[in-house]
Amino acid sequence: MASSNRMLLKQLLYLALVMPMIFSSVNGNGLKVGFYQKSCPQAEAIAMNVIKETLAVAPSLSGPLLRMFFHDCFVRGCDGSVLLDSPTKQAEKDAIPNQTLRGYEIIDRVKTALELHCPGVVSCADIIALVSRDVVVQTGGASWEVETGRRDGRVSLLNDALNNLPPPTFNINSLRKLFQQKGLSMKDLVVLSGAHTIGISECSSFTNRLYNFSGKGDNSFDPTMDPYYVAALRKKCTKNGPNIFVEMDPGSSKKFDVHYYELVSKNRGLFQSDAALLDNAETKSYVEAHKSGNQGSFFKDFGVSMVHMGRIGVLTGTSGEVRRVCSKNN
Ligand code: HEM
Ligand SMILES: *[C@@H]1O[C@H](CO)[C@@H](O)[C@H](O)[C@H]1NC(C)=O
Ligand SMILES: CC(=O)N[C@H]1CO[C@H](CO)[C@@H](O)[C@@H]1O
Repeated sequence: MASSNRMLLKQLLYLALVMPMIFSSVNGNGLKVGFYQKSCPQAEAIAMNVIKETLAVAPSLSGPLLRMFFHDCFVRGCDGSVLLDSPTKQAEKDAIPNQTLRGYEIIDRVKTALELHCPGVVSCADIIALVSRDVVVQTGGASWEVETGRRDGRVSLLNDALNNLPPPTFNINSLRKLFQQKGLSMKDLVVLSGAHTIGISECSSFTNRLYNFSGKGDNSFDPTMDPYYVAALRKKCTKNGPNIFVEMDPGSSKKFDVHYYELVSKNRGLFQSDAALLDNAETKSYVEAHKSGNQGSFFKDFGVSMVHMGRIGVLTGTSGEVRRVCSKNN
């Protein structure tokens, strides 16, 4: 009798320990899909709605709003630190790579809507993550399940942004090292670079490839770039002309599609970091496999890699806080 009781106890213990692991999708970082299901069931729908309305009138905000998640996650982890204001202009958003980041007011708009509905519940870090998915969906990409449960950090430093965001001149080894430091693979690198299918870039991010490349005079250009593309870009981005913006995926820069890989395969990637994807066997073979389509495979991979990126250095549980205003600590 005693032994069968012990057996029952053992079984109950086993169930108590193992069942929660099976039934909740909490990953090792403490994030899970549907974190707000009970505390703010409308959260994801509210965010999606704001983004839908915003992009209908301001479609050019899709680029910076997607890029914001990258800039948040690579600097101190996905903790919303990219949103913090500094009175002395020493925060991440004051660093040069952030100069063209825009759309902070859209994040604020989502936050305001969420605070009305469920005050103090949804973190700014999670808002950035949800918005990045919503942007992709609203621009023609496929959806994915966003893990949530991030908390907001209290620190944002200009130098952290300078030290953790890759410049457009990075080669494949520097990119590999940086992504590896963040726990991301070469596959994540080539897949996430596909975000450059939407958005614009200022000339100054790539004019070094068009003129006086490696100090050989103004006629010299980056030999890894299609010379016809160089000529076309030189017309827009003159040597001493205005720092205007060009589409990164000309003609479809507002549409999230697989076209980026065709550009890269034709030596028409805009940055050296895009061209660099041809300098590694694994990333090159991904480019080749997607240069004439295969959009469904890219869309699926993109969601997976965005989830990976969204796990970098997250604060969960009781760490950090849930900011009431995204630009300010509580
Ligand atoms: C692999 C390393 C990467 C480098 C070196 C890089 C660099 C850049 C640069 C220099 C710009 C243009 C900024 C400007 O001049 O205005 C840009 C734009 C952009 N990047 Fe990246 N990026 C990288 C990865 C990513 C990732 C992982 C994402 C998101 C998943 C992303 C999303 C974007 C988007 C959407 C834009 C367009 C922004 C706009 O329309 O204003 N990038 N990137
Ligand atoms: C080209 O670059 C070299 C070295 O980087 C520099 O010394 C030279 O002045 C530049 N020439 C022009 C025309 O900008
Ligand atoms: C949007 C934003 O805050 N941009 C800032 C980026 O960084 C420069 C300085 O490097 C600031 O002047 C901008 O205001």
